[in-house]
Amino acid sequence: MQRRSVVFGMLVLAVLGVLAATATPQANAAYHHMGEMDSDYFLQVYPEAAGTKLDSCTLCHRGGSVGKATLGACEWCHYSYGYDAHGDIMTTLNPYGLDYHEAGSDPAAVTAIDELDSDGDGYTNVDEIAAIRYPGDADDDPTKVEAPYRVYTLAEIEAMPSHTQFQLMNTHKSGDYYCEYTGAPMEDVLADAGMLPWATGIRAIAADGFANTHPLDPATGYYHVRGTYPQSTFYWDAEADRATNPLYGWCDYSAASVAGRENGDPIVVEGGAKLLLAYQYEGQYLVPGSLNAAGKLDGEGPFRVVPPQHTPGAPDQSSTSAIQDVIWPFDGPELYTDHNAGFSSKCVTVIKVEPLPEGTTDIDTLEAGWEYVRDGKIVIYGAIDPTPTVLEKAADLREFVLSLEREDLRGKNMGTAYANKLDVLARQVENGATEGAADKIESDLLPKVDGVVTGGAVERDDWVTDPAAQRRVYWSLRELLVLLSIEG
Ligand SMILES: [Ca+2]
Ligand SMILES: [Ca+2]
Ligand SMILES: [Ca+2]
Repeated sequence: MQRRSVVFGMLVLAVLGVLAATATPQANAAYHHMGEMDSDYFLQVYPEAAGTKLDSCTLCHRGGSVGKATLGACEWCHYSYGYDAHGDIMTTLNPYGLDYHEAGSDPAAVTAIDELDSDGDGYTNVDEIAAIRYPGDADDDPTKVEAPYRVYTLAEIEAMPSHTQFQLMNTHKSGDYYCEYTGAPMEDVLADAGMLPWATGIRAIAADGFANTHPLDPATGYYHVRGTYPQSTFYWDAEADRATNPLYGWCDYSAASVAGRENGDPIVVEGGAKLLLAYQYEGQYLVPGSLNAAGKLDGEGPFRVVPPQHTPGAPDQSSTSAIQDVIWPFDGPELYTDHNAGFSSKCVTVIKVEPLPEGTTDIDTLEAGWEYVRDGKIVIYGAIDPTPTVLEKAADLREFVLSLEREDLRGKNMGTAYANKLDVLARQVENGATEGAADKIESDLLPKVDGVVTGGAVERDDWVTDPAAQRRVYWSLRELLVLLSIEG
């Protein structure tokens, strides 16, 4: 058993190493390995899917879970199939991957399964691929629109005003500690991301799928986002201190920031204690996390959401200790039952701002996991200003339209003319003319690409005449309409 754990630990390291060595800017494009040809076959048939989300393992492979930890498609395949191909590859395939496998796993197989609806969501594979939706995931289809999002790097979070606070991390059973975290107040990060006025709270999601919810409003009596937490007191006792009571002490006072403090001292935090998006512990960057042999997280970085205690109290003995006849027993009188550490999410790569705007869905949080840990990134999505997302998608669409060939278009130069219309749209969006932009899409841009989806065939007034290209432009525009309709 011990031996197997070590092997798996090495496997996890190997996976992280491979990802680090072969990463490209496109998420999950580290999949042209193990001599596999399937992604090449797919791109032979669908060259226009190169660089999109379909150009990844996720096209054919699904995620899975080990214990309580959820794994993305890459990690799941490496875990269950392995570098030595010891496992059953079939368990890693999604419905589209299974159909492709059954059809013979070659370029002809890609075409042969075009008209199937592999995932049973009502859209054929060819329709989904044209719209850049997963043909093997029933939760994704051409009508689904991912909520607005913003991706931040560690450098960008660090550029925000920083906040340092000394505090207790009180756990149920893992041992307590005092320390100093540095980060950006969550409230400031959300303001920067353009959180919408009707948002009610956030969900902090870790790379392994673990999540905690934080309401915005302090009045909820929970680990809230807005405002400050009550000032707390520093509690020290020789019995609790692991240094002076190695036998059954439960609190670690060894951090440098503890020095000079005495029992009963008020803990004064400049600006007040806040819910932090922390990136440093005692002045050092948080150690990026990885899954250990037991499927649990080692490391806490690059980002950890750190709530102070809302009901300040002393560190209490571990729930698992037999010795509870101590100064601060586990879950003793109310004064010290606030186990804030259990609500502190490590290795957070996703912040979901709730509720989701009408007509939008979750982003693929699973695949935004371990790569984000490695790259020091975090994505904020949900009830936030859609403008940057709209502009990014409009720019992508413009690039796609410009890449079309003469034979995909009704007339010469229609690609450039259509791209110019998208430029006008982008300027409207930049200037805040949301309604005008939506009007332009409905009255000018959509009618030139709507024959195939609305009538089943290319129409005379359609500028884009290649059916697949037309589908892609059509569904992209529908997506922009949903994003533009989000209320500010
Ligand atoms: Ca489908
Ligand atoms: Ca689908
Ligand atoms: Ca405790």
